[in-house]
Amino acid sequence: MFFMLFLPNPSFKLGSSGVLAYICGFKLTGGQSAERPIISAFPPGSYILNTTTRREKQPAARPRPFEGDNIMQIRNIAIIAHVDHGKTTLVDKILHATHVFRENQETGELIMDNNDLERERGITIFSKNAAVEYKGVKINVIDTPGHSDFGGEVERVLKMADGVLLLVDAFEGPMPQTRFVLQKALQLNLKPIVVINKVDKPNCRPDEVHDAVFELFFNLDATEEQLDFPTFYGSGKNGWFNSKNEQCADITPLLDGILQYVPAPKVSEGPLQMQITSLDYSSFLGRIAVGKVARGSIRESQNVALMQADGTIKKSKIKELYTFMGMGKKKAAEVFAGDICAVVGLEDFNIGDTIADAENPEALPVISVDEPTMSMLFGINNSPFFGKDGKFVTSRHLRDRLIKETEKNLALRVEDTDSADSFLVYGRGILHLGILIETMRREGFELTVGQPQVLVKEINGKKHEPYEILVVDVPGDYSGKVIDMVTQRKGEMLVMESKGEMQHLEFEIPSRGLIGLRSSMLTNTAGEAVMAHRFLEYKPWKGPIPGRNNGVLLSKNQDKTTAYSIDKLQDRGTFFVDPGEDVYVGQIIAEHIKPGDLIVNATEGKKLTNMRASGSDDSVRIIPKKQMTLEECMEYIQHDECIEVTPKKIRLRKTILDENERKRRQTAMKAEEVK
Ligand SMILES: Nc1nc2c(ncn2[C@@H]2O[C@H](COP(=O)(O)OP(=O)(O)OP(=O)(O)O)[C@@H](O)[C@H]2O)c(=O)[nH]1
Ligand SMILES: [Mg+2]
Repeated sequence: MFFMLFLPNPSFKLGSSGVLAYICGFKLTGGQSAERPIISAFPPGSYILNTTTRREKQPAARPRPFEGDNIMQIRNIAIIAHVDHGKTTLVDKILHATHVFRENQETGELIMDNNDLERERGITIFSKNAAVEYKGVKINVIDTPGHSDFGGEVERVLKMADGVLLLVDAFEGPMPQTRFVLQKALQLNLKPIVVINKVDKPNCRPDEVHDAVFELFFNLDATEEQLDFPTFYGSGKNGWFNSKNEQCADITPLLDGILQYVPAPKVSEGPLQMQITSLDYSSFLGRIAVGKVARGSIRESQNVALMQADGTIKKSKIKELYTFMGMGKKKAAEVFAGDICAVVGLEDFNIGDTIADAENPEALPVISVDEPTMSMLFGINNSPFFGKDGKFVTSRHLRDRLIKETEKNLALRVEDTDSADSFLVYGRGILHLGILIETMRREGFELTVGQPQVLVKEINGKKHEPYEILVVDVPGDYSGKVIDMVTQRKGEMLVMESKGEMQHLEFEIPSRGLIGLRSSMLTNTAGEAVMAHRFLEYKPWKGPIPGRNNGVLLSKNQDKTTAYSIDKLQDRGTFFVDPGEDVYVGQIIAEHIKPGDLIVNATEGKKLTNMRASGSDDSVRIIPKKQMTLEECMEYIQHDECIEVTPKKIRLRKTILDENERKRRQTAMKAEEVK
């Protein structure tokens, strides 16, 4: 391992004088060569071996063309798939197979999902780099998120890869996000390797899935060469992949496949060019720029030009450089074209900027940033319980935090509104915005968020809204219910076919119709439905879509709820609060079993403390409250409702808490509609 860290590839030794000369020549053009001693004083490769050597002491030499021999020894691959098809599990296996960890080291599962929210949810939110050594070759591995809200991030990080492992679940087959990520990979002309994963699953159909993948390639206009993709079968969970569907001992056939099929990085000749494709943070080092060196080489202490999307060019200096190694990073003095690296010391950079040679700055094409599809109103917490839990509660705190987020969260946009206390935040979907809110709440923020709205566009003078393709796999018995539910929300069925014991349904549906669909779909199919959706295009407005059927029960008082009154009200609705919880006027405490809202007294009678006095307590008869996640709450609320989010609590409430005021507003709004 040690050998590899410092000498990423043995061929540095062989032909590296050319490499060195090239670098030095490159420096010459930078006008700093005078300080450097002659080249023969340094054995080839020493600049890598001794990372503490200052570059200024490096040898000078005549510029020589880059021989590119070291490039052969790197492979850059991204692992792409639909959500949950097993990307992170495969990365675990790659890390283990290449001995990144000690034999007896306890590592757990889904090692790359190291963020708290990722661990809790078991999903990948941020793409991450790792690197391993296999048969003397450095393989940079990029794990990507599978959820469609983060599709834009996948698209960006694909720019660092030369090949992709496209994972497809051997039972589910290609899903909407499989199509999206494959399309992006094919457009970038990356070499695809198809991995049919999870063949250990009962009822899986690897051969059918292989055919479906081929068809998908074909539909995406893959070239002859791309259609000729190699396929591996196996099970990430059981730790094997083979070129045929026969269990083998480990994942070496797949690792060999990566070396065989993924090309070495293509590099062009010329001075430094590196596009920043993702960001990393360190509490010690601050913001770190990550990208692939496309041309030339990048060195510690080098003066560079930072070329931004708007055409400005800033002078900057590289403080420190790191390459990826195992799960972490390794300091490097110099990184050559073809390798992926992390750069410390740049100020005010953005994703998409090009780090270029200071003397001959040439920018790489600008990376397009995905348009937001959804907006939500973020405001300060103005409930009666304001400031009880949080550290950051003012509009100033909120604004600064949101603006800071836009620096790294590219698909996010923040706009001021007429009110100084609220901001319009645009994002890529419920999960994208939900993750932001959840992160802020853990940092100690209190805020109020409103109902998510899809972004409507005016095209040729007509109102257009986003449409999505919705795919639902559900046991046959429930398919009628699903079709019913989706058509009510203005969805149109495109495909219906059997897939094993399941029905496979595809719809086209306005994005508005998807909000809140997941929870009712799960309730109506006994949790059996698997659904996924993907943005299709903007199409004309489809008219009103019915919202939530049921009304809510609102608290009449501000006090602690009692078991006594909740018990009396239980047959009116499903409660979101337990006995003994503090509630306020206008807070939503339950879902009404019927349409229409009801104001109820849930704080009457004998008060309970958190301690239960005896087994004969009233609370014994109380059904536990319905717990909703933040995203479920976001999908649940209607236009006149909002969510109070604090570090300790998530409460649903009416935006206007006072009943009379609410009624006045409603009448005024109706009058305006009539006009
Ligand atoms: N049966 C079976 N389950 C697997 C296999 N590989 C992964 N899983 C399971 O599938 C689930 C999702 O795995 P992940 O590796 O997190 O999937 P992912 O593609 O990284 O998911 P996202 O990052 O959220 O898109 C986990 O519960 C894994 O244990 C496999 O080969 N067979
Ligand atoms: Mg993952």
